[in-house]
Amino acid sequence: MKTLLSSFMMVLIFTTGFSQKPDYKRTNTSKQYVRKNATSPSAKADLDAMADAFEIMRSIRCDAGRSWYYQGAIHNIPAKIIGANKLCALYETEKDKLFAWGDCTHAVKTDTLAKEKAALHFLLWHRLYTWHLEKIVRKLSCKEDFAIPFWNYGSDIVDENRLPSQLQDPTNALYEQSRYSLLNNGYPIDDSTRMDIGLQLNSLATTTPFGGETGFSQILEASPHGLMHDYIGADGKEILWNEIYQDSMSGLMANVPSAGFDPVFWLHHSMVDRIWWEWDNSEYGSRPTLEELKEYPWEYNFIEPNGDEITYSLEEVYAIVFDPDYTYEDVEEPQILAEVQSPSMPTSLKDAFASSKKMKKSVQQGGETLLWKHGFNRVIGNKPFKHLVSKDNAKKTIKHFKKAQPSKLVLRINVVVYKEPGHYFTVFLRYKDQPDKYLGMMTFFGVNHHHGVQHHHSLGEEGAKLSFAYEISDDLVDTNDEFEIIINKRGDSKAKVTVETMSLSAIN
Ligand SMILES: [Cu+2]
Repeated sequence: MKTLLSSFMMVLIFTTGFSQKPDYKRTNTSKQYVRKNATSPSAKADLDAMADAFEIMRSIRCDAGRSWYYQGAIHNIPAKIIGANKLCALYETEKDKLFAWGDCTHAVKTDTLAKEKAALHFLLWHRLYTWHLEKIVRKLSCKEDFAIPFWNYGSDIVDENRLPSQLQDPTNALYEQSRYSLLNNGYPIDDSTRMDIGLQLNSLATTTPFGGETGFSQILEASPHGLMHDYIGADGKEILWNEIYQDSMSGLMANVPSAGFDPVFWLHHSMVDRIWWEWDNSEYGSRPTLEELKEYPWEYNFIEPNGDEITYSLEEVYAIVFDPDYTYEDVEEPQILAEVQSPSMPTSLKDAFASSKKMKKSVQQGGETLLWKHGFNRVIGNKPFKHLVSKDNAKKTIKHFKKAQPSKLVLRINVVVYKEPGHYFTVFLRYKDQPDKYLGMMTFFGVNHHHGVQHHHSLGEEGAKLSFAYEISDDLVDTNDEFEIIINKRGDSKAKVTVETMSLSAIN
């Protein structure tokens, strides 16, 4: 307790000089547009306008920047189309790409630096991408106050977990047949997935800092972002006709190269953007600096509402992204799920700890000490996968937890997959006789893509090795007692997920 108290004092001293947010925060306060909750009556006019615009966009030639095909291809496009491309004759393979096609941040290879670099731009790039589509729709629909509604999935109001009616109607330009039939038939997201998303949103709200493997951006990208891509695209659940690939496989949204072609993409990414927007405006929010973006540059190419091409410098990106011309409609706050707080860490201390983390760089490259590591080579079955952390390792963990300079304790679960799984996993930490603490999820959207694999092929004999990281500093209790790590399989698909190792590191 003494050490905790002294670190609390240090944190206090450290933070007082920085109690104001840096002044790059909002300079221009003109918020002209309001993005509305897609399933509320207030969004109806915007969804109708969007349908009008998509009607036009679907009729425009694929080499015209404002067409539905062109806009979808900006996100990504299959490396090769099977047979003659019925939707866009000029595109057969990657060499036929037009300006800005295939620019999304999911399109990276496996090396860590490239991943880190793309991850830093994930939210920024998608904000500009949706913002440009929004302006195009505004122009084509002639609805001057149009803004892209957000789909508020994970809400504890069950009806908000249904697709908006326009998207379920086969005669509407926002319809796409290649989606999970449950959603297209008007049912809400199933209860267990909906509640898992709720847990994830709750935990994301206090995740810090912006970047890094346990930071807000990558955690949000995994879920609900990646989870919802797979869920909407019925990955592992149904075989659908994917008209972008021209093949039977999972739906448009479940594959990075076809995701941008499903109109629900925009409502989904409006939601992802809103989750970020709320976090950015909260006390936990932080931003990458312009210098960091420049260290890890990315291309920003889009289409203007009049059809012109536009390329942004990173300075321009920064100015637009952190002062958007829209805001989000208020929705009822979801009920915060009660979480047991560690008895040794009072709320005020927890907050102080959080704000000390906030000051750190958004991409962390601190020193790392491995505290323990355990090998398994075990497939996660239908029963929960449990690992009891030994007394010795629990002691090592808590010793670091109590250090005067709190280091970040990161649990890593290293898995191997031979085929992209369509299901996901939830991860919990459990002390005997205490409620489980939610650590996060393992999701797999984009694994094939990141590994340069075409959809029907396996990931080779080696498989794809993936690492999932969870910061557990806030979930530990001041005790030498053993604790368990529990992984629950959610949903099913043919792909097996094998846990190779689990480890805990202290990162300074
Ligand atoms: Cu996405």
